[in-house]
Amino acid sequence: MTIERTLSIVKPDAVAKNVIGKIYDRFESAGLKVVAAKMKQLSRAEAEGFYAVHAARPFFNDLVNFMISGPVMIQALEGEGAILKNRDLMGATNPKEAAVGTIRADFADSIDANAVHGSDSAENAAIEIAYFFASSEVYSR
Ligand code: RTP
Ligand code: MG
Repeated sequence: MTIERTLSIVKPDAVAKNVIGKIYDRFESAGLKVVAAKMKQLSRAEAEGFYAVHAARPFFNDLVNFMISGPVMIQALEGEGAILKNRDLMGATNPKEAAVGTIRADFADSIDANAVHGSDSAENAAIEIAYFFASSEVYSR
């Protein structure tokens, strides 16, 4: 395994539920380190740009409206196999299908309000980290 970085977002539903710390505990307990972090209210343009790959999908408007419905907590996570490890911790996109003990099974309410985002590939992780953080804001450790 190699040390990777991935982009994680605690979405507005989980921020509103006051479970940022509980979600961070999942990352840290699994050996992932928070190497960059910021809370941010995304603009519509920022959310549309972030999810541009989904622009043609029928759920795009709902997704963007949800992502700007309140502040999000954005972090870069670093560790062995961080991209897949974070996806495993998150669980399936639809919380009804998410495995027991995953973040989405425990904290998500619906396929829209599904608590967390995580990069799905090394290529997208690099793009997504650069979307929100200057390299000087990422503290590899
Ligand atoms: P994310 O990008 O947020 O980490 O989620 P994901 O990889 O598990 O799912 P993805 O396919 O990338 O979809 C992005 C977000 O769009 C919403 N979605 N809705 N109604 C639907 O069929 C549907 N499919 C996806 C979800 O909120 C998902 O997190
Ligand atoms: Mg995705």
